Amino acid sequence: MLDKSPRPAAVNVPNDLAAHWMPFTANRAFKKAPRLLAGAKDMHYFTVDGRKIIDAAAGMWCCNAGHGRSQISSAIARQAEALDYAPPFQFGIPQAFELASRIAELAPAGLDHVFFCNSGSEAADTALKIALAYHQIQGQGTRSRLIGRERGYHGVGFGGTAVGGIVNNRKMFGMLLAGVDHLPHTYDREKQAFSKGEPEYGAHFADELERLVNLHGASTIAAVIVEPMAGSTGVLPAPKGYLKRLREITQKHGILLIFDEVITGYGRLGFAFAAERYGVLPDMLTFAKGVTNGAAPMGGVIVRDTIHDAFMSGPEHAVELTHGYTYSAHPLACAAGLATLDIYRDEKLFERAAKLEPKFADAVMSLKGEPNVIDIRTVGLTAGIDLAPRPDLPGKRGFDGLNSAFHDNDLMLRVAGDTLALTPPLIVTEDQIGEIIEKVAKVIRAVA
Ligand code: PXG
Repeated sequence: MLDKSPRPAAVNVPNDLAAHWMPFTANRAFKKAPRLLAGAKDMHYFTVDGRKIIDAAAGMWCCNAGHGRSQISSAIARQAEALDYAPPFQFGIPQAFELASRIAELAPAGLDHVFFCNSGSEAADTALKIALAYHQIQGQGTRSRLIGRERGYHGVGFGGTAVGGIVNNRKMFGMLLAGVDHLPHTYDREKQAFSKGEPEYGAHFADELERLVNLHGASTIAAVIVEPMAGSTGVLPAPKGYLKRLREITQKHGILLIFDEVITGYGRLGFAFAAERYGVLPDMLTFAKGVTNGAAPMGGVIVRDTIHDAFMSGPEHAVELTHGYTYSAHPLACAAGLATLDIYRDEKLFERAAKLEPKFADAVMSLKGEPNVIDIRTVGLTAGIDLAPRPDLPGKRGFDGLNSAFHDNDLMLRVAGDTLALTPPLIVTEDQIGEIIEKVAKVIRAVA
C-alpha cells in the first residue's frame, strides 16, 4: 500500500564521515554502509533518503511516548527563549523543583528526594557516591565496598563500569574501582528458556549476597546495585521473588539497595518504576532516558528520605553533598521532563504498556521455531530474542540482523551480541506489534 503520510524531505548526506568517532559503534562498518537518520514522528524514523523505519527500540529505550511530540519540543523551545541556562549550584529554577516533586510523586512512597544529573551513567555514579557518603555520615566509613552483578550495565563512568558486569565493557579499562564484587547473574537457559515475564526459577541467586557478606563482612559493604530487569545484556527479567530476597538480605546487614531503573523507569514494565511492579522499596533508584522521552539529556537519583535527611545536618551555610554537575537540572531538560510526564499521565501510557504486555509476549513468542532462535524472554513491553551465535564469529549474526532490519526491512531494533532486543515506544498499537514481529521474522531468516 502506498504510504501518503507526511515525511521530511530527504536531506543532504555528508560526504565525509571520518571526523566523528562514534560511541559504542563498529565505526568502520558503519562508515561503509551508514545508517543515517533525518527525522522521526510517533512510531517511525525517517532516513536521510526518505525511507520510513518502524522503531522497535524507542530510540535507545528512551522515547516511550513516541517521536516528535510537539508538546515536548515546544516546551523546550519556550524554555530556551525564557531562560537558557541557570547555575544549579546555589541557584535554582522553579521547574527543577516542580519536576523533582512530580518524579517523587510517581516513585513509591518513601523515595522522596531527587538529585539531578544528565545521563544514566552519571546517575549510577551519583548513587554510588551518595551511598559511600551516607555511611561516612553515619559513622560507618568502613562500609566502602560496592557490589554489582554479572551482566549488569550501569553506564560507562568508572563507578558504573566497576560495578557493571559486561566483560567487554570492563576489560580494557584497568583496575577500575577497588573493593568491588559481583553477584552472579540470574539467567539459566536450561531452566528458564522461553519464559514470559519473571522466570519461576532463580530467586536463590539472591542468596549469593549472603556468601559475599560472609566473605567480606557486612561492615565493609556499602551498597548493592542491580537493574530490576537487565536490559543491555539482552533482557533478563528478575526471577520471581529474587528482588524481595535481595531486599531482605541487604536490610538485614545494613547494606543499601540501589535499583538502576534507567531502562525500567517510566513505564517500560507497565508501572512508573519497576520497584512498584515488584513491591520492593530500594534505598535509591536511578533514572534517565524516558524522563524526557529522550528529547533532552537528563538523569537522576531518587533517594529515600532517611538517607537524604542524614545529610541535612551541620552548619547551614555548608554544602551538604559535594557532588553535582554544571548541567544538573538544566532548564531545557526540566522543561522536557515536565512536558513528558504530562503526556505519560494524560495518555495513561504506563497502564497502556501493562495492558499490552500479554499480547506483546504472545506475539514475540510466536517467533519460537524460526531459525536459530534458542530463547525468547519478555517482560513489560520488552523482549530479548537469542539467536545461536555463529561458531566462527560470535556477534556477527546479531550485527547482520541490525543491518538487515535497517537496510532491507525498514525496522530499527537493538542488538546485544547475538540477541535482538525489542523495546518499542509505549504508544505502539497491536497492529504495529504484528508488523514488527513480521519484520523480525524476516530478519531472523535473512541471517540464518
Ligand atoms: N544504567 C542502565 C540500566 C542502562 O541501561 C545506563 C545506566 C547508562 O545510561 P547513559 O545515559 O549514560 O547511556 C544505561 C544505558 C542497549 C543500550 O542497546 C542500553 C543503554 C545504552 C545504550 C544502549 O541496550 N543503557
